[in-house]
Amino acid sequence: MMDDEILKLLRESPSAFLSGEEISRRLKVSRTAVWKRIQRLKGQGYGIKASTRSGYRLIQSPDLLTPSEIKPILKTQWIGKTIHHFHELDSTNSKAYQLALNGAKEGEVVIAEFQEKGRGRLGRKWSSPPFLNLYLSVILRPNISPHRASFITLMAAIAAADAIQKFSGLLPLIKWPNDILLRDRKIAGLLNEIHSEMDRIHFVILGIGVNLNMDHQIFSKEIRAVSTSLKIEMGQPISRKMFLRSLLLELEKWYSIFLKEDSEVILKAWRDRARIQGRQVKVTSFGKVLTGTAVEIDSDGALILETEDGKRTRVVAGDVEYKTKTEVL
Ligand code: BTX
Repeated sequence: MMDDEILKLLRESPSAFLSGEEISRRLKVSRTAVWKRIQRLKGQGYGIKASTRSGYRLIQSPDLLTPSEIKPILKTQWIGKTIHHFHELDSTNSKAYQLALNGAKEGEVVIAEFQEKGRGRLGRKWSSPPFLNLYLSVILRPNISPHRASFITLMAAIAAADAIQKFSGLLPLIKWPNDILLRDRKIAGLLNEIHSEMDRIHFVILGIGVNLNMDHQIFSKEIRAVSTSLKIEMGQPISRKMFLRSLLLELEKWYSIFLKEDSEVILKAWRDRARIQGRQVKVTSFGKVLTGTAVEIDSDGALILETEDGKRTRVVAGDVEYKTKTEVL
């Protein structure tokens, strides 16, 4: 990618101009080609100062999630070493799934600036307007038996909650099974998809959407009162790439804990961040509505609910509504 190569050269000499001739010599392309690429980069929001005598100097980078913006700041060992970046996709999960079927490696990441058909769970939609938020999917290839796969969802929710907490200083809550809330409003959602056989996982696609720079009025009316973004909560614009850096670091950390440690470690971390035990909830699962008290999350990640008649029910999939608001701790 010539754009990336030009940016790399300009970044190597942040305080000096680099002549068009020097760039064309080092990249083995004509000066006209360099000029055209510089115009394109300016069109993408890069601030490039041009001087007829001295050449070009990079003075400002946009908050894009391209590999050339992300790679220099990434702190991970292996997640995100390959980033597939798109201005527009149907869904990063669908793209990552295709790439994984074609042999993409563990840790490869798909990012889109805009999703036309961002997907939620159970066929729902995830609102994904351009350039405001984070829409990403990570390809994982854990060597575990499929029955442990539900823990990957728990692990990813812990990582997303910790990234939000460390980045903002605010205290998120995980809502079963895998929403992240701030002040009882949804700030992030996870959609994990597995390709497996009876006894072997081929790959897992970890899909994460985090609302970063959404303003109230951009949320549709239906979800405005129950959604939020980091910008709304922090009262300032959010650098998407700096947040992405935190998120990938937390994911790498928690995935390695998940692979090395006993499941109890993940369960405990999840319970600490969900604080669902004892809460009055209404659960919708496969068209049935149950109300009662949340007792526990069991070792498969299922919710144990005590209904009003005192019976305990295991809920493996569905949605939870809290009947009382969370007290701010
Ligand atoms: P979910 O089914 O729990 O949540 C979807 C529901 O949340 C919607 O029906 C709507 O009520 C509400 N909602 C939709 N968009 C938003 C939003 N931006 N913020 C807050 N609430 C919203 C959650 O599913 C899983 C979402 C995963 C999204 C990621 S983005 C990257 C990856 N690619 C992809 O297509 N999906 C995942």
